[in-house]
Amino acid sequence: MAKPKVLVTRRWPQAVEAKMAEVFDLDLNRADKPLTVTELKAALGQYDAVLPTVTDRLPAAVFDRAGSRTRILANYGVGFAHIDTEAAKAASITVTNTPDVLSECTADIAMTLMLMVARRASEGERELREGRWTGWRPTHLIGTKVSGATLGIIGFGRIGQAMAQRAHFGFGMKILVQNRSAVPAEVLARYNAVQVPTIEDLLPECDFVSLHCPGGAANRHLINSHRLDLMRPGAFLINTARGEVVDEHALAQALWFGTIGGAGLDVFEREPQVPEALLGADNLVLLPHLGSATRETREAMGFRVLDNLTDFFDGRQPRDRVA
Ligand code: 8YV
Repeated sequence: MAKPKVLVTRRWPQAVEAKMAEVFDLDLNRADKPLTVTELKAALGQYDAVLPTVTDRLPAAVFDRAGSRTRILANYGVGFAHIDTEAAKAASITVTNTPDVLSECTADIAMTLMLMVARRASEGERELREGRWTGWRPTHLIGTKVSGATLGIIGFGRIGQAMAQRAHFGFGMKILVQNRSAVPAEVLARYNAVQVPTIEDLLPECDFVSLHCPGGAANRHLINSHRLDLMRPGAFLINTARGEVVDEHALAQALWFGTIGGAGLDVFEREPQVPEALLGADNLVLLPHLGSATRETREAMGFRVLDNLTDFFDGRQPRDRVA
């Protein structure tokens, strides 16, 4: 039987591409640039499987029931808000993602941001590299203590829980949780965490707030100016989820006026664009979407895509089917 024809939309770690090429009739996007909607639409007519990632927008217009050859979209990444899953379903296309394998590294980056912004690490490094450091003094670059502080986690899935594990066991933090469904008592007990009903209940109680909910239309601007006002003065907001979850302009204002103490962002609403107003803020740490960017995790994500494709083409239910 002919091997399934598969398109990888961005370049992946070499070990995964090599394995994929053994199993499938594989095409790589050698230019490694995001594909346009028109290119993606054409790909759906040519390949049995398309393996998109966060830089590929797949709105309803990409899915053309009659002309589609693609039977599965195996997304490289856990977040899949860039795919219109309803339109995929209507076109009888299965969608999978890559959960679990990136939870630890994404939580590591959230911790990195939290520590960096609270301890003013970026500001300090900039000062030193620019030759502005005049030496130690008791009042120099005074930050905020992380250990023992209260952390609010919005979205208590795998990544939210990996964050709680680090914060509770590593830093003795008190954990508050807000999640759209009830978290089992034994899961909360693991981190001595308390679930509160609403975001409004959580924000005023926290020194740090870390976002771990999905992106997409339902959570667009979940953190808006009203909710930023509810945060403690001096509190910090961390976003490793999706850029659209935070109203960036409201955040820039909150940073400028000192409504909150600072923020750490790994994701942005219109990547790779970052609003000027954010670039100018000192009490803000900015990273270019590095959550899962380790060799181990990016390989594991690729092999997880491979597992899903193998399930699918062997006639089994793919292990990470999301639509
Ligand atoms: C990836 C991510 O870097 O998995 C996700 O949802 O945000 C990151 O792990 C990227 O999105 C790959 O698609």
